[in-house]
Amino acid sequence: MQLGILGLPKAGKTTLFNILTAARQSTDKFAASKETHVAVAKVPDRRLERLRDLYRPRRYLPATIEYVDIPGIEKGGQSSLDLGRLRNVDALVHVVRAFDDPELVHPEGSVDPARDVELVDLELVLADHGVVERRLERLARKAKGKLSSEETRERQLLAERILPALEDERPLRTLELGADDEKRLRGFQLLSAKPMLLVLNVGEDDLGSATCEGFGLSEDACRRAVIVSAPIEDEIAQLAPAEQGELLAELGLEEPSLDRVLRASYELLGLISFFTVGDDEVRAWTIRRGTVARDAAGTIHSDLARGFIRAEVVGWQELLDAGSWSACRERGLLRLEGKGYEVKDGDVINVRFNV
Ligand SMILES: Nc1nc2c(ncn2[C@@H]2O[C@H](COP(=O)(O)OP(=O)(O)O)[C@@H](O)[C@H]2O)c(=O)[nH]1
Ligand SMILES: [Mg+2]
Repeated sequence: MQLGILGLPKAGKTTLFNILTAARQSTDKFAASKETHVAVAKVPDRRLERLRDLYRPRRYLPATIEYVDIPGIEKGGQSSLDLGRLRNVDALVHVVRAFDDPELVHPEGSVDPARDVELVDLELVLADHGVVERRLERLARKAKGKLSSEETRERQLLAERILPALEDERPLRTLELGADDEKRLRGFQLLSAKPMLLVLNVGEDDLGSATCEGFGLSEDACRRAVIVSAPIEDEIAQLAPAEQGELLAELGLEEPSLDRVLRASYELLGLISFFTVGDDEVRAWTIRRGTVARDAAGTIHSDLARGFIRAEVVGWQELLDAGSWSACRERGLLRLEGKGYEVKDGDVINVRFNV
């Protein structure tokens, strides 16, 4: 799973990317970067950390997601090449500048997060508009051909339907579509249709008080928002765990804001985790919400899906309370689930299989 980081120049995108993924890309205050970077981030999970402390395994493997960092967006369709790099990501992270810095001139001349959100959305819509127009031409030609299929016709209808929304400058993520059209739309790889996480990069002094509503920005199912201060996150990331706690308490924060960015990214993608435990390895596995036990087993190894017999399942909290897998078994806490069981976030699973 990949998320693309975008935004205007000098909003703090690369700074954020570096902290998320522990990368070390340069964040020069004045030079414009033309590079694209990709790196992996670990998704923090307190539940899994507690299971690690119980098992003390040789290997500890939290879930991961990938971030792509591209150069800043320019107004007026100048960024289509860079934006093209984001066509096949699963969701977008828009880093919005909400901090003052007299030394760092904002490309629009003033700090105004709601305006920047609109401006970047418009660039996505413009890029999509060109793509849909070209696709529609191709589909119309194909629909007339001898080998035309029902599916071609459905795609053509969908393209005809979304074009007016783009002409109205509306991001496609706001459209309500049926499940089949949702899937077709994903196949179109349009930028404004992707789920969006807004990261509002506020000044250090505003971290305690800033809210999305305060910036005139709302959240919904396709657009989440998190407030961060990139320099403070950077500072937290440099500290040892004990000192991190002190600084967080001083700032009145329960956890680093970066943890919230990572978790919100994960949730925005509709992803959940199930866990496997043992002395050897305590590990999170990533699945889409709604995945059934047999397919979940297949993410571990294809043999486990092929030879699937049953899954032994217990909630992570129950396992922690019981203290061990055998204690769960003795107390009758282990549930035996079949291949069609819908795996829940935080399930600890042992797959019984036979190949
Ligand atoms: N004052 C201040 N400077 C920041 C903040 N976030 C990033 N910067 C600085 O802004 C400059 C550009 O940051 P960078 O992450 O490269 O921005 P990008 O162009 O969006 O990738 C760097 O010098 C950062 O140190 C912030 O919250 N406050
Ligand atoms: Mg950058």
